[in-house]
Amino acid sequence: MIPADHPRYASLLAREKMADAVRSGMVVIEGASAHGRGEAFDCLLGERTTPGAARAGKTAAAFLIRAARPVISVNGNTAALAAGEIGALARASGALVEVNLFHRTDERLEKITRHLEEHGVSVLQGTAERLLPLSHDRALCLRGGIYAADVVLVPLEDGDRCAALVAMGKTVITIDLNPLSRTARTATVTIVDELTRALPVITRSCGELSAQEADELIRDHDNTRLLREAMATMKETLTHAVD
Ligand code: PTJ
Repeated sequence: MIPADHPRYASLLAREKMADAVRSGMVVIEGASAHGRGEAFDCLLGERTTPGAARAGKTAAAFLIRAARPVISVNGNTAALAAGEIGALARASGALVEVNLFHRTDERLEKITRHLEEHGVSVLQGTAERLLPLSHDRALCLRGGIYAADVVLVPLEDGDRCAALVAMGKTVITIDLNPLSRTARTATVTIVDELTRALPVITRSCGELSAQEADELIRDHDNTRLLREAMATMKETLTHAVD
């Protein structure tokens, strides 16, 4: 039981969700470790959505609403932390939702799919095929889903798959608190923010942007600038941490 007035309430609640999801088998133990790494980077960001992350979220919305076949790829951590937010974004953007796992088992696929459906998410079903140029199980995806997508949102992603999707000519949007990760540096749009803060920003923007505004955001987009801004914020936090 975490008291609501605890200064670290949101963070502790997220940690408890992760622990429960590990116990239920939805999240792998490696996922809990990835979550901890995210928490450390979030401290450096000041646990807030920076102006750069807000702009990245808007740009992500622009790419999603202008896409012909947008898909949201969901892993264990994303389902555990943000099933409701994924549903809201899918509805606002018209994107399909596909479960894609690094540590893939039929049991986890079923658990995650059920959890998403319980939160109102319509999950793409079908027989996954080895369609991505990768030697691990993230190569498995649906022909009518990630394989056919022109824009893919891949929160908390593995660098190899991000690179493979980009090499296939897809626009890849990621949400990753670590601006140094291979995924962050390879994606088309990197939102350096915490997942549950970033998703509602994208969802809101999907409803607000006109086609013309979206096209302008896409034209002006510069991912290197977004990464530099995130790193500058982190450097600033470290520089003034004991002032
Ligand atoms: O469910 P599976 O089997 O597909 O496995 C999922 C994990 C997360 C284990 C897998 O994708 C993995 O190993 O990911 P990585 O390579 O550790 O990358 C996860 C990235 O997400 C790291 O850079 C973390 O800093 C970042 N991260 C962790 N939690 C959050 C986050 N970014 C945003 N919001 C978070 N809550």
